[in-house]
Amino acid sequence: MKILEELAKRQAEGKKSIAVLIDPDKVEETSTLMSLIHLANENCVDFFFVGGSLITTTNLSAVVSKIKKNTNIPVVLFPGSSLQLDAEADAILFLSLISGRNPDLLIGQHVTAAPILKNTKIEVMPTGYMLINSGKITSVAYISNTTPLPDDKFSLAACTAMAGEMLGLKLIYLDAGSGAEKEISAKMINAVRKAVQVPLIVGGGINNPHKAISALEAGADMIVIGNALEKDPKLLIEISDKVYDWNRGVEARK
Ligand code: 1GP
Repeated sequence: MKILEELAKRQAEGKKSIAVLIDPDKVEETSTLMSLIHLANENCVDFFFVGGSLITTTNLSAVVSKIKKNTNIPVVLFPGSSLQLDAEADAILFLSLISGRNPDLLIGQHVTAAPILKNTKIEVMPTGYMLINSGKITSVAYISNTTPLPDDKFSLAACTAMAGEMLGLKLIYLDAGSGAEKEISAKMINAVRKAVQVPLIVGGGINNPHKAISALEAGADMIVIGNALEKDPKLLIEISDKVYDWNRGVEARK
């Protein structure tokens, strides 16, 4: 089953997903990557996201390949630019940065990437990518040359997501930015959740089980954890347990 279909099915059932974000620059040590893969295998992780707003190494292909060799967990590219493509990946978040007004990230990079993707088996997942202000300027806000949506403008965010869905985007990703000081608030997630039908991905600054569960309760279908695992990989056990318990609860109520 394609990932988009799987996500729609899970959403219909009320089930949640967890993705581990790997920044290829941060796992130059093979042992760091291998221990994350083992942890993910043991803890019901649903997806690996691979990418970063700025990658300064040539490590991306090696990382994708290492994950593919050591787990069946699908690898989803989460690219900062059209340079971050790899044919071995299972899928790509084909991101349109709809919270910003930078034409290159709304359509430009896509034109460059499209002919390459067309010749691969990668599942292309059109995604409305929305940056939400989280305090200080994040790498993704700076590199993308866009202004994140203010974190108290719920209606602005809801209308942005709505427009993205009307344009045909199949996922909405609310991102506070990697290592964000403030995760996206439950009120913001809830406002966007009510505005669209498509699956909702939420990430940025989720660094404890409480924040994870709060995002899920507010309406996130998938949470993404990256930065916090660089400091404490074992956090994945606690957070993925919450997602597992949630999904078991859904099964039990059937
Ligand atoms: C960033 O949403 C992802 O784009 C994950 O954020 O690295 O803060 O977990 P963290």
